[in-house]
Amino acid sequence: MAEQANFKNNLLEEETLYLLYQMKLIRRFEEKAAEMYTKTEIRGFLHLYIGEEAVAVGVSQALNENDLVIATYREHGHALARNVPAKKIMAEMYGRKEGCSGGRGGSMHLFDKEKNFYGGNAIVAGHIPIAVGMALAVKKQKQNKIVCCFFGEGAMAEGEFHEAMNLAALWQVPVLFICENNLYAMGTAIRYTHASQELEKRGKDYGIESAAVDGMDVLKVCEAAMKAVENIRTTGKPYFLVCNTYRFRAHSMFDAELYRNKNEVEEWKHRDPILLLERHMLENELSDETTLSSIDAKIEKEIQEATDYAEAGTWEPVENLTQFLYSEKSTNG
Ligand SMILES: Cc1ncc(C[n+]2csc(CCOP(=O)(O)OP(=O)(O)O)c2C)c(N)n1
Repeated sequence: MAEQANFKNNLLEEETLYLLYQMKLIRRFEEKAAEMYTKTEIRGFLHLYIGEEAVAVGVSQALNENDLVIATYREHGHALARNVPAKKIMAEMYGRKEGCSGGRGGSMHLFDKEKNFYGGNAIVAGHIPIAVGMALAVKKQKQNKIVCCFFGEGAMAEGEFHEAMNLAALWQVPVLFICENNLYAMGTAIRYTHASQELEKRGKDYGIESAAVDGMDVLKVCEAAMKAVENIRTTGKPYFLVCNTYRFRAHSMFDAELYRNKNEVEEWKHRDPILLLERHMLENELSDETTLSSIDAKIEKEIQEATDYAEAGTWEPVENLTQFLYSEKSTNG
């Protein structure tokens, strides 16, 4: 507890403001995406991260630019927290050529190699073994990097999670496994998918250092992630961190949410990660109302620019249809 207080007190105003800015950017970006989806500007699937922002933002603060990040289909927040430009993401959602995946991936397949962001993966748990493979490559090539892999608690009920954990522990590779436990896998509550709900124990069973943290409190997530990353960098071994969080919106835009009580959602909204951080900043005189609301104006402008960029974007010409389907000969022989 003392350490926790110390960590919070040591954060500068601008660091705390940056966390708030990132969480608010994710939230506004997604609200806009939902609006544009309703207007059919964005098509396909759309899974919103609203409510869970503290996880992507808190964990990303602990990573370096050259670390590798891989995520699920609920990944707009992770991409934004990795500084993939909002306009590139919005253009991707619109299916435009200017999007970060050339408009071919859409919401569920955001990629940006420059930012070391490897997706955007739609198959539940399918990317966890990929993360371990990437970490094995990092280890073999003696690169000073770690791989950070985000997934939901639903993915932990899949065989791939267990196989990947086992290999990561056997091979001692530098992976940070982050479970975003939002209590639901589509419409299935955690009590129906996990015999034991102390999820961090699952890592310990594989001999992996594991911990759980309040995923609604960005400062706590930051602190836990920093500890995890330091552990990986000094030992080269994997680490498993469970972030307990909640999604405020439906699983996807097609979900009538018949599996959960509206009161439950309202209860969790009292612990909205944005409100919690704002309250902390005001109570501790880290900032004032004027500064906090100036962030909103900056974000509004950024989101408008992203939407304009996406709307002005272009479609790929039909002649490019078969491009990237097969490997092509390099032009330099
Ligand atoms: C292998 C596989 N099975 C089923 C699905 C359909 N599906 C999409 S999301 C989802 C729930 C996953 O829940 P969780 O891992 O907890 O992540 P969350 O959506 O809560 O972030 C399922 C079953 C899928 N995409 N892939």
